[in-house]
Amino acid sequence: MDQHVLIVESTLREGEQFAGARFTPADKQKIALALDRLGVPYIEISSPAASARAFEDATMLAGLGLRARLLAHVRCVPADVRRALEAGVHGVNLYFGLSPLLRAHGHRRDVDGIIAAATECAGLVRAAGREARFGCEDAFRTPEADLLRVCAALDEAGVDRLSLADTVGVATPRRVDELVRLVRRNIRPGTDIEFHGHDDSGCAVANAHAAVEAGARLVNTSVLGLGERNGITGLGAFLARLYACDPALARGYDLARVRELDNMVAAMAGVPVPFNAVVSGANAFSHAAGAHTAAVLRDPHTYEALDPAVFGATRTLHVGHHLTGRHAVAGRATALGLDLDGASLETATAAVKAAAGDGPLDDAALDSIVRAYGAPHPQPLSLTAGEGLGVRGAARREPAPEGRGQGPAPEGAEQLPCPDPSRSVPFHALSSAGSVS
Ligand code: HCA
Ligand code: CU
Repeated sequence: MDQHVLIVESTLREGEQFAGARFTPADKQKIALALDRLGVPYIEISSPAASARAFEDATMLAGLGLRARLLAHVRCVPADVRRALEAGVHGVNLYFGLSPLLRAHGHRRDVDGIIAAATECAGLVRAAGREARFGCEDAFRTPEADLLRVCAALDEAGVDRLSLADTVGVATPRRVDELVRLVRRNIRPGTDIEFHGHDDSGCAVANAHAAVEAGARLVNTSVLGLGERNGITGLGAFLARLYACDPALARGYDLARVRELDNMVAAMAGVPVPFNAVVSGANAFSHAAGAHTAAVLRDPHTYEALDPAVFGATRTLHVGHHLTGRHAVAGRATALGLDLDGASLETATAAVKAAAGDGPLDDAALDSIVRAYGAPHPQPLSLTAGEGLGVRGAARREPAPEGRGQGPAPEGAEQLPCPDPSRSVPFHALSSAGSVS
């Protein structure tokens, strides 16, 4: 697999556990196909043993001929494992609650009982020639000695990877770093580490990133982070995190598909895309303040870590705003084929600020002010309906050429995604600043 970080996309498992989500078989098919197109190497689905419907859905998904490998999330119960194998999945993600709390109030097995059940089930998966993973549920509230004992035993049993789950979202990046490194030192070099993190205290993306920096090769995500409570590491947010470190770290993923996927799954789950969603939030690529728009018109790197074109988005400059500036108003005039000289630019800017005092102006109101002060541009630009004018004062740019920012990883980037956070963010898609189409 080509990807630097292998995403185990769990919208069809963890996301199904989002209160209120009820994906139909048709929804599941669309989600799986869209994830496959985006390039995720693994798709995790709910246990085929959960119900007749779950089994049918699993066989349907297994029959789609996806590039992605299908993994069923299954309890350490032999009958459940057999049912998953029967459904035709490529692998089985076994799991068990390890923390004293889950041992006492959940399944009520001790560590030896957990190891025995998990080892038996891992053996069944391996005997069937499928990929076997063991997931340590609530790993971050488990005594290290217990965690290491279970990991060592399952490593010995031959699982392909071990997963550490921050089940209630209490971990910090520093603790994730410590625990991943600790487990890494205590298992065989060929056994991969996976991370699954909840967002209860807002660290899910940062924790996933810390896990990768510490040597985890796989990360669980779901679209928009949908999952139990407020969910897990979001797919788009995690990809943006990798990209912001270095576009090469997001290689193999079609970042331009994130927004479409977020919108589709939000509609299926019956929730809006949050205003502050990374990549897909309504204003994720908008600039309002005059100082920001002026600088962005000169060089977008000034106020953008993510290149909108790479994420299939358009940069928007909110010109009709009370904090607008001369450069933004001038840019808008140019888009309308008008010239504003020094004095009329000052007056027009003051007029826009005054008119926007009670709230942002719509396009028509903004443009009528700009037109009132502008003279025709010597070389009028052609504007078609919906382009430039359709977006509120938007300065638009050409999309980046296909595949930009997804070249091979630079040497030495394999283990430490963000070696120097102070270096300039390497996005290359935008060259000339200030052009308005
Ligand atoms: C669950 C809990 C889980 C499991 C994670 C995993 C968690 O819903 O079964 O198996 O990797 O957060 O611990 O999602
Ligand atoms: Cu979870």
